[in-house]
Parts: sequence; C-alpha cells; structure tokens
Amino acid sequence: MKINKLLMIAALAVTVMGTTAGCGSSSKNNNNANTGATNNAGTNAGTNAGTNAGNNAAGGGGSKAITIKAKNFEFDQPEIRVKQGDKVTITLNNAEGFHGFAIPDYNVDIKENNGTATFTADKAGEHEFHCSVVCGAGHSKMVGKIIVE
Ligand SMILES: [Cu+2]
Repeated sequence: MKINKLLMIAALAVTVMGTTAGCGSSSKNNNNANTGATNNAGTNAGTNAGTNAGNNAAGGGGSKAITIKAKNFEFDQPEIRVKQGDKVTITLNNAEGFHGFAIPDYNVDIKENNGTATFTADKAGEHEFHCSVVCGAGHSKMVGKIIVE
C-alpha cells in the first residue's frame, strides 16, 4: 500500500508537471519561415558555341574563332593552339566579374565584355596572354599562353 501511494503521488506530480510543460510549449513560436532559398542556378549558361569554328585541317592560313570565357579568377582555356598563318578572332566573354584579355606579342587587348580582336598568328611559338583589367585578388593568376604551331 505504501508503495502504491508513492506511485500515485509520483504519477500526479508527473501529470502536473506535464500540464505545465504543455502550457509552456504551446506558446512556442514556429519560427521556421523559409530563409535562404537562394538560387545559384543559371550562371555560366554555356556560351561556348562557335569555339574552334573553321579549323583548317591543312594547317595555316585558315580563320579561327575562339571564345574565351573569363571568371573570378581564371580563363576557361589556359592554353590556345592555332596554326601559324591563321587569322584568329578572339571573343572575350566575362561569365563572372569583369576581365580583359591581352596578348602583348600580338597587340591584342580586349577590355569589354563580348569584345573581339582579330590578328594573324604569324609569329610561331608560345605567346603569353593575361587579364588586362585589374579585377581583384586573383588577377595575377589569370594568365595563359597561345601556342602558334
Ligand atoms: Cu584581372
């Protein structure tokens, strides 16, 4: 009997506490409103169409259109190969950030988005290209080479 009484008291205590807790919890706010459905979709939607159009299999003297995509902080093509004598048209596409594209050996310097430059690749060998707009922390890493063979 003694034990039963204790159990009943305990049960009552639990009930009371449970009720109190229930009241407390019912006043809790539901703060799960949608934060952060940020969408990163759709940057870099491909614009590489037309790259390498008109590649001349016989080598040299053809015309070659190349689209270079720039983002923070790299070009999508660190190495470009053309044939000596090719007429090369380069289009700079700033997919992210604002960058330039310069080949000093060929006096090429594109500084606007979707700007183009055309030159005849008459000097064989490797020629450096780099970003020509100071674009931020990784600017100096934006280098590559055009190989005229
Ligand atoms: Cu830059």
